[in-house]
Amino acid sequence: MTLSEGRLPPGQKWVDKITEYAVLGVPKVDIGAYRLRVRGEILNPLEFDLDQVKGMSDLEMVDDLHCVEGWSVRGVRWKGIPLRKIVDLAGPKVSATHVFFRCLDGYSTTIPIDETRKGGCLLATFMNGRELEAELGFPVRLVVPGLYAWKYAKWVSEIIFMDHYEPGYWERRGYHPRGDVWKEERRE
Ligand SMILES: Nc1nc2c(c(=O)[nH]1)N[C@H]1C(S)=C(S)[C@@H](COP(=O)(O)O)O[C@H]1N2
Ligand SMILES: [Mo]
Repeated sequence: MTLSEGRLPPGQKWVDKITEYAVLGVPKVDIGAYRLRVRGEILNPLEFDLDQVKGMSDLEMVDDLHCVEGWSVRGVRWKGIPLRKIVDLAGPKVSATHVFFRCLDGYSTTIPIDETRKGGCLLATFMNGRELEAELGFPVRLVVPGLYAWKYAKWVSEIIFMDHYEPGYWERRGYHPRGDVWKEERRE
């Protein structure tokens, strides 16, 4: 077994390139008007413009990317804001159990709050050494190691802490609340 086979989750196949998905189309981003807003079950509501988002992007990591449709891409290089940093600034109330992500294209997804404490969990602004391209989620996309890529919300504009599980776009269509690739949490 090669090294990369050992790190392939069950039911997945390695491919060379990612397939770009934009189920609701690629949104136009007004760079000047763009704000990343953080609200919900937190003590400190937050708002960042694009310069602030870039200025906080100091975490780099490399991870494989796994799409629930069965393809995986090795070694994608990400750089962005550690999500833990946002969580610490926001100060979640004890009632917060889930984090819901709203995107400029109308897409949404959600993760249990414990996922945000994973070391490599970040709001990425760079992919493979380059600022995110429009199709890949500019200016900010979510990256959560160990979860399927439908959780990697592109074009994120709002991060909402919730006291309950609220399904996002694919979760409403039967996809799993967490989506752990090693447990094959594809559908509920
Ligand atoms: N806003 C938004 N984010 C999204 C999607 C989408 O349609 N809209 N598709 C998701 C799905 S299903 C996958 S597999 C990944 C694909 O990421 P890629 O386009 O960088 O390959 O983005 C995820 N993030
Ligand atoms: Mo996907």
